[in-house]
Amino acid sequence: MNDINKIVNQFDIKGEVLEIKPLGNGLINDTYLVVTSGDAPDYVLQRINNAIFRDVELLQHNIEAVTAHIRSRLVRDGSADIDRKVLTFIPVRATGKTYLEQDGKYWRVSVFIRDSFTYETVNPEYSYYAGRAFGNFEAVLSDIDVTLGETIPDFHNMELRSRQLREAVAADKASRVQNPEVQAILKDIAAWDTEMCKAERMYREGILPKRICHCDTKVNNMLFDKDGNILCVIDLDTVMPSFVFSDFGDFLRTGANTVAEDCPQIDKVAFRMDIFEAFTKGYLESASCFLTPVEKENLPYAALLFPYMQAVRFFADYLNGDTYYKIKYPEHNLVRTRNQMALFHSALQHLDEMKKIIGI
Ligand code: GN1
Ligand code: MG
Repeated sequence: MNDINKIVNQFDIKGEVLEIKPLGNGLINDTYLVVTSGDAPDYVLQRINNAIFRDVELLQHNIEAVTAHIRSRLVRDGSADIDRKVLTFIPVRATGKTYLEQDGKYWRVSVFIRDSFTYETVNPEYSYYAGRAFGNFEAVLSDIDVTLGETIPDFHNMELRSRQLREAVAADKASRVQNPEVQAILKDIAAWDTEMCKAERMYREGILPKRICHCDTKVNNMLFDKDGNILCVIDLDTVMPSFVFSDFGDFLRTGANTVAEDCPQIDKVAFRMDIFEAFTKGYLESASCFLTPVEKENLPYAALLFPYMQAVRFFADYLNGDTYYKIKYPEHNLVRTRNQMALFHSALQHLDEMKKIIGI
């Protein structure tokens, strides 16, 4: 038995492991599909990146609380096929915990939801369902009675992300700051800094709440069935208190971009208003019951904030010498930065249309 098999077999799984192969394209954790024999379910094995998620105990505590709460709601509402609508984590036989620590590495296993699909791009119809699903995710978690910790402290705090970029510039660890293109991007980012940091100011003024949000609502973090219905929201590592802007903005950052976040052809990047319109319609249907007027008025700001914040994060990583996001080539984070700034500028062109669609 090889090492990875030995890891999986310490979890209380059913069936015999036939094959373990890479799954998905997350930038942080390593993910595998575990194929089993007979009627047993297949499983998802993940190595949790504990350089980024430093408190794995807290992380799994959050995830267990969130999945238990969602499950109890599905049961209460008499929903069918519950095991395909919420993730199930498998305990380790020896400890009963939902994660395993071995040689300084952390692992967890969940049931692979059968007949489910992920997509890297979505059409307006799927975006509408996604909007409803993420609004519903927030609505369901609005009355969870467990306190969730911040698995990455200040994860979507724009003031912090700006500061981290300034620190990366000052340290210039990879000697990349003098490049004229880098200077031009820094100037563009700086021009929007005050405006983009306004959520934190509104929070300090007491006019903007934090709620339990998903905080990584990329298109590929949703499972669809074969008919395009949303089954389940996945990738729960970053579920924590945040502004609703996180979920609204991050979906559009990936869903409304005409190309992938790392497409090097910048002239192809554009913010799709058909996706915005469909997603917003779905989101408002399920989130209107709890959104305050300040939250609703600032949804167009959220659509700008997320490409901008992601550009700042990719850029800081580029200047730090690529220590956070997985890269496939040396300029990968620079390409991602250019792409996200182009998306930001494209979204900016549509601000008035966005306001009209939301009715503000
Ligand atoms: C990371 O893990 P993954 O690839 O779904 C990142 C997100 C970024 C995203 C950019 C914990 O998500 O915040 O938006 O990459 N997750 C973390 O693609 O930093
Ligand atoms: Mg993911």
